[in-house]
Parts: sequence; structure tokens; C-alpha cells
Amino acid sequence: MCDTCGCNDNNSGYTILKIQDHDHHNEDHQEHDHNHPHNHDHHHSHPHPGHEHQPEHIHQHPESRGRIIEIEKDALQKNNLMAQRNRGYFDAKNILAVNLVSSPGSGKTTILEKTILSKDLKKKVTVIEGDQQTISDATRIHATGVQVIQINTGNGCHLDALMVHSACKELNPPENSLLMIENVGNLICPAMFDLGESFRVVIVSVTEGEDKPLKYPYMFQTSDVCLINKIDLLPHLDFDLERLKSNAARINHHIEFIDLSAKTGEGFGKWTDWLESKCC
Ligand SMILES: Nc1nc2c(ncn2[C@@H]2O[C@H](COP(=O)(O)OP(=O)(O)O)[C@@H](O)[C@H]2O)c(=O)[nH]1
Ligand SMILES: [Mg+2]
Repeated sequence: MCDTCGCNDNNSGYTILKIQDHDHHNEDHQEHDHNHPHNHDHHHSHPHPGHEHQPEHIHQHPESRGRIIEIEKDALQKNNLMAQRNRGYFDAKNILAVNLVSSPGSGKTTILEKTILSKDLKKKVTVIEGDQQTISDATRIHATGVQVIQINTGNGCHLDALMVHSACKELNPPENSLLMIENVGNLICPAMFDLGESFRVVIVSVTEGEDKPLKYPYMFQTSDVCLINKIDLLPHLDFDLERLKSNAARINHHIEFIDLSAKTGEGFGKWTDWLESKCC
């Protein structure tokens, strides 16, 4: 977990936003503020908690380092407990929950739009969107006709299990359905936070270079599938698809690869087949 960006403040002020059917005037209405009561004052008085403590970190006493690691362990432990609750909820309702992670712009929302509109997918789909600010991705998803909740994480650079738990209360995904979660665009911190998902899918686009699995290993280590997106651009790039795959396989030899283009639809059937195969 990152010491400097504030992400170890597990319940940083975030907002759950619900896009309502046939009522576009209310799209940016804040329905619930799920600030954790214990942290409420803290977050309002210290908008950048991580940065504020940076000087302390420069001259770290061994004991203070130990304390920081303890706090990190506590935050992750708390998150893991909530993730287990989410997993139980998903199992009980037979919901396949898929956590989409990637750097910004690799095509998560475009892949989601195309997935929802695919005729190959038989399950009902609901979506949780995560971004620091704006409802623009939720608006794009809402236009496809499915139920969607936007989480704005504010200072936070990842979704956590409590946010997903709160969003599910609003969304109420139906039994036997597929819940797609678009995480905040970031290859680092989302890797550390289990949401209780059934599968984690990392998306990397061919414009990002072959070295990303080596530079951001945790994300690839903790993912089940790697979608390699924007393959329509390959003729214009100096990108070695096989090198990307061998780099990712060095980190995680169980990871499955699917090459696709959300723009042209090439390879998309393999992705929807994979999803269908996991839905029971
Ligand atoms: N050429 C090409 N562009 C794509 C593809 N998928 C997404 N894009 C473009 O990449 C940009 C970022 O996509 P978006 O889905 O918003 O990425 P996100 O930030 O990961 O959700 C947009 O301009 C998309 O049109 C693809 O397969 N091929
Ligand atoms: Mg997006």
C-alpha cells in the first residue's frame, strides 16, 4: 500500500451517486455521503492526509516505520473482512462480480459498453463505476440501458470493499446476474484492495508498452485474466505482443490472455465467451 498518496486512509471521503432512469436532471444529485463516522472530522480537516505526514517519513525512526506498517496491515485487514462479506453476498445471490483494473485510458469503459451491448451475453448486467471525480463513465453506461452506480473516490486512488458494499445497497444487483466493477484508473493501489470480486481482469492497451507487467507486478500477479486492448492499432506501433505476454507470464504464469479491440470488435467473442463460461 502506498505511503504517500493518502490511500492507506481506508475510508477517505467518497460519494455514491445513482443515475436514475428517466430523470436526467438528478444525475449529479448526491444521494448518500458514506464518510465513515470515525474518520469524518479527520477527512474534512485534513484533505491530503498522506502528504501531510510526508516529512515524518523522510527521517523515519525504525519504530515509526513499524507503526506505519501496522496501520497498513490494519487497513488491509479491515478491507479483507469487508471483502469476505461482499463475497458471501455475491455467492448467496449467485452474482459473478468482475473487477476491471487498468491504467487510465486503456479502454475499460469502452469494453464495458461493448460487453453490455453484446448479444452473446445472456446474463443481466449491472455496473459500479469508480473514478476520483465526475459521473461521465456512469452516464456512458446508463446510455446502454443498464443500472449503474458511480463512486467518486475524492482523494482515493482505488475502490475498496466498503465502497462496493455501500454501492451494492443502492444498486441491489439481481440474483444470477453479472456485476461489472470499473476500478479507478491506476495500476498500483487497486491491486492491494480485494473487493470480494469473483475475478480480477487487468486491461492493458498496446499503446502502453510491453514492460508494464514488470513495472507494476502486483496488478498482474493478482489478476486472473489480461485483456490486451486496441489491437487495431498494432500496424501503427512498434509493440511486441508476445513480449508483453511473456513479461506478464513471468509475474503470474496462471494469467489468461485475450487480445481484442473494443473499437473493431476483433477478438471480442473470446472475452464474452470467457464471461459466459464463468456465469453459472
Ligand atoms: N483505437 C482504439 N481505441 C480505443 C479502443 N478502446 C478504447 N479506445 C479509446 O481509448 C480512449 C479511452 O477509452 P476509455 O474506455 O474511456 O478508457 P478507460 O479510461 O480505461 O475507461 C477512448 O478515446 C476510446 O475511444 C480500441 O480498441 N481501439
Ligand atoms: Mg473509464
